[in-house]
Amino acid sequence: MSVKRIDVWFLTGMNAALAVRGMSGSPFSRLRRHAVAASVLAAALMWASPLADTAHRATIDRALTQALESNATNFRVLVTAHSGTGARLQRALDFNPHASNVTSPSRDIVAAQIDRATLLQLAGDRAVEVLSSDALVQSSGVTWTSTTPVVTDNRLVRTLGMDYWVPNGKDVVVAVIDSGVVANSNLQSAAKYDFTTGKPRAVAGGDLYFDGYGHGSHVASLIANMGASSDKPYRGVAPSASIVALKVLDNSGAGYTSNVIAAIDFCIANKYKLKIDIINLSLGHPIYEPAATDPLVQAVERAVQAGMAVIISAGNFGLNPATGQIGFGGITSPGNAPSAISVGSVDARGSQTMTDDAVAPYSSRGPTWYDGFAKPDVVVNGHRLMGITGLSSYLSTHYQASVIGKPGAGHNYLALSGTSMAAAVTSGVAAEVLKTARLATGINTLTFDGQLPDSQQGAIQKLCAKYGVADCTPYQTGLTPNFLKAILQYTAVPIAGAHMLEQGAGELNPVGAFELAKRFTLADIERRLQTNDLTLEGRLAFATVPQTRIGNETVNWSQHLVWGDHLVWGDTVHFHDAAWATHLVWGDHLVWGDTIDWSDITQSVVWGDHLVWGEHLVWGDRVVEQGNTLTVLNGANVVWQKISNNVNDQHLVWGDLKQIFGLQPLGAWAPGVPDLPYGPSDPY
Ligand SMILES: [Ca+2]
Repeated sequence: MSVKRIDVWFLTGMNAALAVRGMSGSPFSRLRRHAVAASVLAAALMWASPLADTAHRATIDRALTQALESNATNFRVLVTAHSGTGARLQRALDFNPHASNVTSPSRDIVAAQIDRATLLQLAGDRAVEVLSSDALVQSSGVTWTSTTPVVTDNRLVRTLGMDYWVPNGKDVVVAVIDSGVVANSNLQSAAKYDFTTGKPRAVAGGDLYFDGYGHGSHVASLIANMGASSDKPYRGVAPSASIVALKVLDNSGAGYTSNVIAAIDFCIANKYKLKIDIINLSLGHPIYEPAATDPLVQAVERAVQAGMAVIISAGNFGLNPATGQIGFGGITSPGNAPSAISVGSVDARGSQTMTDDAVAPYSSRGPTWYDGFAKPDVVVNGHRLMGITGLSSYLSTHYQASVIGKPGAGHNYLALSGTSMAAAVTSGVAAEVLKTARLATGINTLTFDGQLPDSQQGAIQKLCAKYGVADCTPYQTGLTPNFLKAILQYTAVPIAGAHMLEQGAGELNPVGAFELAKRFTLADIERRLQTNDLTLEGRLAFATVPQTRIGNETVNWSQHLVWGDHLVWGDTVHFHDAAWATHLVWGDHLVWGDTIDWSDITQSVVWGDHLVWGEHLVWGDRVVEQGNTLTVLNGANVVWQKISNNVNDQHLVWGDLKQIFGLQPLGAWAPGVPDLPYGPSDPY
């Protein structure tokens, strides 16, 4: 089934001049002519060759396009160069008097601060493929201003149904790319690096101030807080996992995309040295271009292909703070990375029962801009969670009402909500899943690499030969990032009434995921081959029903996956499947070939009442249609305009996100977030 695209053009009152590519007389086309003229000049200057391509024009993302149109004079850019030309480009910019802060966060990507003429020159340079804004990323955690007292008992573990689970995440390493992590006896940090200057700098493990903002420590705490003595109520999901702290956000919680990319590539380069299994990214910026050209998204895809699971906050742009309306299309970059595990936030109301759980209003909804990917992938409790933060961190000192001080222990506990927290909880769950698979196989080095060690390959080959399996390749792979994602989605529990674009496959069900990970053994492979049951839950082999007992309730697994723009479900999802291979991009349509027998039970994502897919994207439910124009009655004069049925290479254009969502520092729009009841009558 083909992808349906939204063919709309988003215009705001402020921004009504912004027009489609090629539209006659528009600023864009003027800009384009300008750029073409500049490119002719640039080509003549830089490529004195008969082969000079005077028609070349690099793709420019929306943020830079708008900056050019608003006559900005200075730009922070990320230049994606043609393969192999990045070093030359970097040297050229190093010597350019109109360029400063020139760095190369990744091979063939150069970051720099440049003037307008240089930007236009680069746009015409044949070596340049994409010009992106080196956008500010922000952490995805919010405080709230409610007078409701903070909870002193962290109910996280119970709301996850993990109260009887003995944590075993030892030796699993999670890289937290955030604002740093404070030195603390409750957090095992394997290594710390500072990327805020553009280049990695190793930081002493005992640095008490290596998180001036306080967000990264909170994220690390939800993942791995050991919860010793008086900190017990606040223990993290995987208390024996180790943290590698990579600081990219400054003391106000913001940082440059280029530094995030540098940190991701550092993880790829040092994966074996630092034993990194999982990368947690509780940050993002608005989506400014398709995933295929977004350099931050591409960095995430590289990391997944290198065998690391990348878990990312979906964003906190689910609610229009001006109107209190839920809105769709608020996923941030790099949460739109197809192979990432993108996580939305649930308000679990502090209770273990899942029947009262709801997707938090602020949690970003899908689909993703430009590509129309269905995101988030899963949701989990990320609401009002207590985590460690430094005594003098920005968040500690500015949100004292949300703080429980532990000066004797050298830190504070801070209550934060957001998809940042939900991503952190998911990273903790992923660490436990990986360790469970390691214990099941008896191989403590099993990673998300995709290859079981040599010691098992011979045995697997023998099994394949015994049962006449011609292609043994799928059985030789271990727990890949794609497989982890499939396990998390397949065992997730859908929240009644929540749209798939709000919750993905559903709410994380850690115990169900552990049950599947336990099956990761040679004996299990043999049993599956024997019974010809290769399904993910191994129903025949184990008489397993796809359910999990949580507290007093039995919950049903979703048994479906969100695959690109398709919803896939059924009980015949293969345990060892080509789709879980490390090199494959999640959602890639090419994967579903003849070998997959569940392609016939897939369907396009069905859009619910709030969304009309195909022609218009509808914001909230108070929309009137006038001819080709949709006007949203939210008082902000937001207008959706359908331009035409023409399909161009950028199917969606996002308006002024700041105007819609009030992109402001953390906490600034918290008053607009309804303070949901916390379930005071609940025994937990
Ligand atoms: Ca609940």
